[in-house]
Amino acid sequence: MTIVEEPGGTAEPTPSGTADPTAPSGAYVGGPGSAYELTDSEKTFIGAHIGIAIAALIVGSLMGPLQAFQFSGLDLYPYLEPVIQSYYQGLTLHGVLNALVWTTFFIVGFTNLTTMKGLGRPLSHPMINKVGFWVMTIGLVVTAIPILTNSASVLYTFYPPLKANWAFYLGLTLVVVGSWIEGLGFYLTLGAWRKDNPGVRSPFVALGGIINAAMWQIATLGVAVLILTMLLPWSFGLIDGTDPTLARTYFWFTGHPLVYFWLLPAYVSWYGMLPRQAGGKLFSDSLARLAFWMFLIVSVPVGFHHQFVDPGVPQTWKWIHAGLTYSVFFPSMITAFTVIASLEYAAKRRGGTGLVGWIRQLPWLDPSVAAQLLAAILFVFGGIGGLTNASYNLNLVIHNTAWVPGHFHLTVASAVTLSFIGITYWMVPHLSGRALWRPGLAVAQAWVWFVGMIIFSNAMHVLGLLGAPRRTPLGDATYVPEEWEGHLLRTSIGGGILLISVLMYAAIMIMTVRGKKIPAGDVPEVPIAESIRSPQLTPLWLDRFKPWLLAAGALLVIAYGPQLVDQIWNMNLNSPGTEFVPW
Ligand code: HAS
Repeated sequence: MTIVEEPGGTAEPTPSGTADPTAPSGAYVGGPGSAYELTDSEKTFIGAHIGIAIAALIVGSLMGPLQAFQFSGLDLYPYLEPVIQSYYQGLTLHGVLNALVWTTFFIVGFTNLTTMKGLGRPLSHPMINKVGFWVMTIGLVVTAIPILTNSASVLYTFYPPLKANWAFYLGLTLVVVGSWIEGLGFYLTLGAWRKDNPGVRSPFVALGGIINAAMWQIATLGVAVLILTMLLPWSFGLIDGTDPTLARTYFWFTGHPLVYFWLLPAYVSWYGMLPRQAGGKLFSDSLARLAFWMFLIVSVPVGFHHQFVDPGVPQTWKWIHAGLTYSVFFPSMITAFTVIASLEYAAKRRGGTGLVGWIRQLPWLDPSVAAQLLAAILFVFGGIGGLTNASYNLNLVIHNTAWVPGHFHLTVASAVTLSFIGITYWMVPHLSGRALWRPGLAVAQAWVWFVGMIIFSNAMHVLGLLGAPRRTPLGDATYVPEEWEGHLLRTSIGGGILLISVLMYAAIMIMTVRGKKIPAGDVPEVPIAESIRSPQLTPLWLDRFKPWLLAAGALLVIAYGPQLVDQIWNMNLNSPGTEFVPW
């Protein structure tokens, strides 16, 4: 794509017909706020987050196919001893590295970038963010030791009665606390920007990431209380047991909003960057902000939808949370509408026509765009599955079956992970000053992921409907009926294709950072989309934290208060835990 500079300095994509659909993301010259150039040390700092994230993704993803292959009888675990001693150790590594480490480090690094580039200024207190990063990194090392020594094979949902070594809980606490500290750095930077720009609407790409940081701080209160009041004292031997019902309530207080903490940075890119990459503009700045504020309010008070079958939680509260879960569907529908409208606008500027014919005009040969489009398409199916899960009665059919990993591989492992991969296709070259290695291979990598995931997740959904349990080495099970067998094989085939995609991604990233430096003028810019309508016309209430934070707090008290009081009042720390060691 060719970009021409308009009088007044606004970089604009060329009108339809003249755009080069094969141009990589590097052709963009940036948008509002992008005039600020990151310094080398800022790039290194962000790059450190992204490097750890990518390493976690690659190592964690090598564990995934082990389970998929095991399903059809190809058991590779014996060959990996003594590094991986059991199916559950491998599954814990896979879940912790991919669902917790890859996501958290990527998100915090990306939010550093969107805050600085969006606001067009450095962090106001960079030392705070540095401290946060080191606390997260030390936490990661402390968590890794017990997992690697098979003394914390409690899976990524680490609630009791499964019991891990204390270092696992301590390490995770440090990762969360480190992310809070970095969050503080983002708020202070936004505050400083607002002081200098009274009356100006905060740039969306910065605001979106910071709303996500605020939501994360509210959400992680649950897991913080769980670890500090129950899991750490228990693992140190200070208390004899735990209350699994209360522990699960605390855990899912954090556990569901955790999925939106993963999703929202992808949405920042879909709303605030992808339209620019596609050659257009954001269709509605107001709708983008509204969706993010809605997530701040309704992400947290829905946790009982993970506890529909738990005894100890009254049915009324499960119904209330089921209803609230349907409300969290709306910001995603707003997103579908706004992002598709932005893409249509872009494609029509590039000469696209027709009701759906414009889709062909999107820059499918740009790896960053292709990965994010394919991620969003898979999310349509992940979202439909999510609504099925949320239905109180249908959930009884799919809960704890292979359907659930089928669902979350379309969401966190596709909508989120494939989008983040797409983002790295411009971000790693931007940070490293090196050209993306083999952009054509990167496009292929995204498609291989797409195909592998369709096969894998469809097979898992069907297996779930047929009653296959999740988190079970089905290759060793003695009760597998014949009707499962074809689907178990499809799971392995899908897992194998995904492994190929991960290896392609690893090769692209390694070769990119090993490549030669390119001239500064050729380094890809950060693609920040302008909005069709000036953000200054966005109502002020869509730019203010206070009303939304108050609403979030009030809804939390209503949706969780009575149950928390009741469960804490009747707490019974009688589950010993150590008797439940399945590995
Ligand atoms: Fe979920 C379980 C309900 C979304 C992740 N979920 C999980 C677990 C994970 C997870 C990890 O109600 C398992 C936890 C465990 O280990 O036990 N989920 C939902 C609902 C939604 C939802 C209602 N989940 C997510 C997202 C995740 C995620 C997002 C990760 C990022 N989920 C549940 C429930 C359970 C559950 C129950 C418990 C199940 C059980 O019993 O254990 C909704 O937020 C989904 C709304 C989304 C949509 C899709 C909108 C589509 C969009 C794309 C537009 C397309 C475009 C492309 C732009 C309605 C925005 C255009 C392309 C062109 C080419 C033009």
